[in-house]
Amino acid sequence: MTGAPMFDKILIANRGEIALRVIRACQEMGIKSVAVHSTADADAMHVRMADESVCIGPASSSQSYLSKAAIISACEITGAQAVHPGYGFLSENAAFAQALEDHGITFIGPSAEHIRIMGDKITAKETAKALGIPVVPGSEGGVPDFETAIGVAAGIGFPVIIKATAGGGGRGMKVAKNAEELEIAFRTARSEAKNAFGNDEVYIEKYLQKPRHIEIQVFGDGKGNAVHLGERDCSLQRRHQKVFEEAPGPAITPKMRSEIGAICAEAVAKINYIGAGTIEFLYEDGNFYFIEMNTRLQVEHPVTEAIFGVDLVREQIRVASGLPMSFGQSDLEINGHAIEVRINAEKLPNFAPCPGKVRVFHAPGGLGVRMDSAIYGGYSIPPYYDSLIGKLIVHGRDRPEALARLKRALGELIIDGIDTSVPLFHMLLAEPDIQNGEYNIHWLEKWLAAQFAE
Ligand code: MV4
Repeated sequence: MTGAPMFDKILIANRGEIALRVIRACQEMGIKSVAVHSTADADAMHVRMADESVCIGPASSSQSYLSKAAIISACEITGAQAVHPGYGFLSENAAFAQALEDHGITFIGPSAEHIRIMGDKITAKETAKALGIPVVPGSEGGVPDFETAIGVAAGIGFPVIIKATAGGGGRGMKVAKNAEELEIAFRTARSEAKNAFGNDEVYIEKYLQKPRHIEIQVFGDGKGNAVHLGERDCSLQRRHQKVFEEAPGPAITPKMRSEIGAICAEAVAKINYIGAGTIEFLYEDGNFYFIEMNTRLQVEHPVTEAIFGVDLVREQIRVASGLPMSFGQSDLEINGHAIEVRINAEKLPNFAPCPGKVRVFHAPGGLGVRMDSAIYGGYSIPPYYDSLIGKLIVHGRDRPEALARLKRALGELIIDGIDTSVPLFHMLLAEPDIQNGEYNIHWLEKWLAAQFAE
């Protein structure tokens, strides 16, 4: 028997820090990397760092980083055998995963079928429930009319939340506290869903009033083996954008972790899930309630890497090539505490995006500090893409050490020429609730409203 052949060339269908993250894994594995870029990104760091690069279109994402045909052509031109999609762009596009497969190119990620199942939020929830994952009480599938909606609400009690089947990530949600509000919320949710997603199907859940956002990292080999890598607490969000993430979660005990983790690992093993996945929960009063599953590598994966000492991108590449994972559940032990803050090119108090020229960039260093960023001194941040320009990840022996290290590293970081979210983190670190880990999904928006009230 011969071993599975490892890829010798991988194309990265992304830009920015995540493209560098994947190129780094390729370099350590002796795999050649191909960058793709838009005309606006000719000077981008991922183009410089990859072994080869291909210009795939104009600045607009829809004509470059989202162009399936251009990316497949770039694979054929360069002879790349596999594509890593990073996050965002085509990372959760089932048609793209399928198109690659049809061209004999490996998609480094789950099957098109698993992406499709989890992309439809009702199918995702039904699948999770059937696999033994606890879900939020609510409607059995879609709710076709107001009469049905009233019936569901009577069963679970108010307040309820109406969500779009084609939504996700907070888009197209409406809360109702009574029957009167439900009538308006139901109609509005349906018409907004129709407009935003071209699909007016909605479902209803009990509205949880003060949960945390806790997500479980899972990883499968596609052959019935899977593990969990604990949780991340990502409750600190603004407008459904995560700002600060940590692992382990300050509210999660080892017992709760191993219980929910085992359920998640068993579930993904059962469906022969391949690669990295994240099962998102709302967590309230000691209970986990499934909300969604993400079938991609997430922005905040480094906090999990820090505390478990694993390279998740390396593992993604291994399993995509047919190799087994390099660790099992019993090899995975938590070491210390990690925190990530997302550095965005944006200006307080309104968080307005502020692209422009970076005059000076100095990354922090030292023990337990990781800075993932694709900016450099003299680089002009183009206005066409996401405002995330870097992630600062710190690791300490415990949470207080990680917090102190974060403060120290933020003090060392220099980004001159543009506004960034760094001042926000200095302010956040001064808050007792943050120091004590006492926050839920509403904490940040409430705090921001109070901070920046006139
Ligand atoms: C909820 C909820 C309360 N109850 N579902 C928002 C994003 C999407 N993934 C799910 N979301 C929510 N679903 C029930 N049944 C509250 C939210 C929510 C939220 C969740 C996670 C992090 C931040 C949030 C901010 C507002 C609302």
